[in-house]
Amino acid sequence: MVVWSDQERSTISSIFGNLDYNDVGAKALCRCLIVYPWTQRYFGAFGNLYNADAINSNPNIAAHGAKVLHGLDRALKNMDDIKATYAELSVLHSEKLHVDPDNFKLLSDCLTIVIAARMGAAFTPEVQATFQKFLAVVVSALGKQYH
Ligand code: HNI
Repeated sequence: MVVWSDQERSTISSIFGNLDYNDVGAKALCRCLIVYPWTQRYFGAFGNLYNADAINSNPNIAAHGAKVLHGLDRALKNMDDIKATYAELSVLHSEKLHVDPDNFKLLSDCLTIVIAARMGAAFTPEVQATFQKFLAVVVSALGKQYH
């Protein structure tokens, strides 16, 4: 089981407590689709992804980005059992959506970059370390069904 210190718990809560889910979710997903264009293949039904401008202004992508961030909320509220919390979501991504699990890491890296840019100097190495730990646990839980 993953052990969280009080400091780590409060760092994670404060990152999410100060987050604009719609904005950050949209920016992280757009960045992922632009930087790693092969991730676009799962979003064929989402409309125009022709270029960066199209992706950045696609309302379906923005809405989905917010949905993904709200998905992270579940991990935040169940930090001591992220694996079980994501069991169903892991099955969905592997068996129904067939998302390559490497992509979880790519999206979480994009999320880190968006949050770092927003937090500026407050995104210290310690904050980054805690946030990376949180995302690593999320990525591992989402990948569980693939193991
Ligand atoms: Ni993901 C649906 C959470 C990574 C492609 N995804 C969801 C839903 C949540 C979610 C929540 C909605 C489920 C439902 O409707 O019951 N996804 C997450 C989280 C991560 C993640 C927390 C990682 C941090 N998803 C990814 C990645 C891809 C991805 C990396 C592809 C590159 N997800 C999808 C697709 C859907 C989806 C595709 C279905 C969208 C739809 O509405 O058709």
